[in-house]
Amino acid sequence: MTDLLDHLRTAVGAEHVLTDDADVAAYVVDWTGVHSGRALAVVRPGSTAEVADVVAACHAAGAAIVPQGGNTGLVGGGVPDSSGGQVVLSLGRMRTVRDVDPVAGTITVDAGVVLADVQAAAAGAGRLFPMSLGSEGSCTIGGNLATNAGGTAVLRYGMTRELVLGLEVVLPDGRVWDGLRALRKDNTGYSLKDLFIGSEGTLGVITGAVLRLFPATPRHATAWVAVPSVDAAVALLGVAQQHAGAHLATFEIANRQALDLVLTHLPGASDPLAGPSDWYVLVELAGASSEDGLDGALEAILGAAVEADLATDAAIAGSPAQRSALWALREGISEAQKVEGATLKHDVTLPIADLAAWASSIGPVLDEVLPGVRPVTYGHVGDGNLHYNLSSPVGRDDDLRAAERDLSTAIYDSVAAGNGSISAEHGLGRTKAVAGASYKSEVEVDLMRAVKAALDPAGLMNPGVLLPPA
Ligand code: FAD
Ligand code: 2HG
Ligand code: ZN
Repeated sequence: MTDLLDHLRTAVGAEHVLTDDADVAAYVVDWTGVHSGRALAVVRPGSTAEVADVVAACHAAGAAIVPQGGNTGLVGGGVPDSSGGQVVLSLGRMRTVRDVDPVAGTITVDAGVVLADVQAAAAGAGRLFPMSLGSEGSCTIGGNLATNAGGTAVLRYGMTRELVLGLEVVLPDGRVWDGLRALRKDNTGYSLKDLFIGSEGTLGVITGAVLRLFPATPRHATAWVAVPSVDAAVALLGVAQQHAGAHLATFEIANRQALDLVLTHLPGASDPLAGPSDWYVLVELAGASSEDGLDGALEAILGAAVEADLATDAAIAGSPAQRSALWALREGISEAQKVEGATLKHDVTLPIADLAAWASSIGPVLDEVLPGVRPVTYGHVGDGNLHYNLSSPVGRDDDLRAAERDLSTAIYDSVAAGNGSISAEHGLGRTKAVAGASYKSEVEVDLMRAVKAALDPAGLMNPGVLLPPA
């Protein structure tokens, strides 16, 4: 492996090949702290040509590669295993916005550009790049594409996949596929870009992308609404769609447990409502100008909701600062739950009509498995997607860890029985590779393995992630 390290140093510059423990430390443990490993080296190429050189050298040496962007993934897919033989390929130096075309509605970026910087570049051209995640200050476009990330704008604009026109990818043998086409229409065969989107680094290294831009929506009407149940939240979604139409941009849910953690752990957070409620919805309408009548539409939604007993109280943001404070209650949940202690994450989707019944039936099942376990339930209810994350019974992190398998199995079995998905938006990574395959048919797993074998016959791209070993 000395030869490989020498080659890598020549390819990208010795200062961009990290091997000292202190230098690699931040690259080998994930955001949750649950997954950590060891790396042969962390390599930080600065261009597509350098990525190609690195990948070709690893291919020749038989060294496995773990692509990494902002390392904010929640399923352990971006960190190496414990062997010490894998090379972490960080895209962190590839941060160039290559082109912005407001008329065509496209932006072309390096894979290492941070999501917030893509949003800012779009805004600078008077356009909107709608993808929005709590991690947007550090996650990268390459990571967003590789996980087909969701977030809070899916309701209106779709998943990451729907925002992509073209890709540039370094293939597992080091060849470069230039698919950076900015075409809305292109029916010339298999959609190769769709294979790489959501592939979690297992088919190649995404180095660049052409993304779609939309008209800017600088006007907002935002409310934090107390609702009695998930059922009421889903019914309120229908009311909001009826009144706001295409202006409905966000419809997020959180239970009281989630809010309590934010109020406890997030400095400056305060409850915008006078009394407690079991559930809350963050609803936001967005538009281009005052003529969109957002405030009137929001009032009509809330009025209809109260009349139909779908809401008991609401706080409407009266200023940008109040809007940010309401958003912080929602976006602060992951961090607050992490500070609270051991967490077991579940990122599930069900058909939206079945979501409420599922949410009320699963709690008692889990309480049988681990009495006192605390569901911190929140997420993108408008997409049928709940983060059904479990915190340990107070002060008993070891008990949660001991019951992990039984708790997750209970959740996944019930989701599968309800024709849902065990990973709505975070991917499978290392955490769920085995479970992901076990809830798919043999035919579907065979097809996935065939795709993997066709693109990565040597099995060197992020082994153990997304698909379990055969
Ligand atoms: P990484 O964590 O570095 O990598 C993730 C995966 O992608 C790994 O398998 C890695 O190998 C692969 N990968 C990374 N870059 C490349 C590349 N260039 N080419 C090929 N493969 C690559 N996710 C959501 O979907 N919705 C949310 O609302 C959301 N909110 C979050 C909030 C918080 C506070 C945090 C910490 C995370 C959140 N996430 C969310 C998860 C995470 O931010 C996303 O999965 C994000 O897309 C990962 O981007 P990244 O650059 O950090 O990727
Ligand atoms: C969110 O919606 C993210 O806030 C993170 O997807 C969820 O931390 C989580 O489990
Ligand atoms: Zn989410």
